[in-house]
Amino acid sequence: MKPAENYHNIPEDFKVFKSEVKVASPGRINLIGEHTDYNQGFVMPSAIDKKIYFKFRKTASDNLGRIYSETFDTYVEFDLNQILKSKNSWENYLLGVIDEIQKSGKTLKGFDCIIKSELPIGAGISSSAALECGFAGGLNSLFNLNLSQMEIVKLSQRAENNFVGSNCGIMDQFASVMSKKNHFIKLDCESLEAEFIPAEIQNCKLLLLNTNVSHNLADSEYNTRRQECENAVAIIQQKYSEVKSLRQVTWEMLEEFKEKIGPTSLKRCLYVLEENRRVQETEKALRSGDLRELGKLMYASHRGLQHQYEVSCTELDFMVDFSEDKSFIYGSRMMGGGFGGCTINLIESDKIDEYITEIKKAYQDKFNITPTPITVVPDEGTQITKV
Ligand code: GAF
Repeated sequence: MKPAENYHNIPEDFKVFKSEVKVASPGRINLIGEHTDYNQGFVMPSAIDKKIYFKFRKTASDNLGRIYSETFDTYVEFDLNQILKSKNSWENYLLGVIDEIQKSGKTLKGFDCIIKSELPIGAGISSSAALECGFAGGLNSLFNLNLSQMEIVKLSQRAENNFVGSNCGIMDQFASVMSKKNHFIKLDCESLEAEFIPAEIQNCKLLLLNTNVSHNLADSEYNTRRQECENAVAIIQQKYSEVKSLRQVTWEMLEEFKEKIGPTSLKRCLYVLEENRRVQETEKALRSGDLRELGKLMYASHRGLQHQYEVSCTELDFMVDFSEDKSFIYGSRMMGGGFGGCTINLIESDKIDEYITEIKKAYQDKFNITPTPITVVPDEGTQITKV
């Protein structure tokens, strides 16, 4: 058995590529509800107008998968009957999808695929879910596998959990596949019921500011946070057997078990319960057009992530602090797993250019790094076209 083999440069026979299926697979933002998905809580993400593009064609082979990444100018080929981990992390998201499709009893045959991405990596806008879901959706269409959208969401999440080894929740895959243009999704991660809330943000825009740092604590601390929450649940379950996750845990239960849970896990749990409440309040604020209230909830979410959940970092905190006394910025918070990546900012449209100049200078002076501004709009989930 041998792992996927890599070469640089596009293979000769990819230079003329007659696609049978094309896919546009979006990244996502999350307005509020961070680190709540794997605690079966509430989140409020949306797909964005920045995407990964795929082209697929079938080949005569029974078992050869071939993928060329235009973004990295890297080509990889592998035997569909021997899916092994690759040294290159981006390939594992794709190999994991193949593995999960095959485990679900579906048959794949030889194919070629070309991928081009406009999503920055490590920016917290979930290029990984876009990669998994777009690839799964494309293979589903190419080979008529009859997978539903929800099966694509779930198998993509499993690919990341089982093959890549990241214990992520379901938010990113759900948002990448299921989103509707100009809406946020209020997703209940326990029942998987979704409400689509119009993204009516009047004279404002959503501005992401990429810190361009990605501290390598992210993966290990993510899994640790998850464990800390699950430990608390396990303690509470000893008395309340109906409790399956933090979703069923009440403030009274936390009070009752606070000694046993210990101060660190307790802080994490308090954050999660508060963040779930903030998602509910954000829905009300959005529906009533109260953007000031919405902004306050975003700041409160950030402070919780900074002080209670402890997944922020100096660069993210600097950006949020810098925005806080500007009345034309309604809200700002770190977004995604944390330890780097982007902040999401709700900002008056006509102040964006001026603010970008200001924050770029201040951030550059402080960290000697240029941040990247990305203006986004809530957009459709995965788009698949049979050619
Ligand atoms: C990452 C994970 F992939 C999501 O599932 C979610 O937990 C998020 O971090 C934090 O809210 O994007």
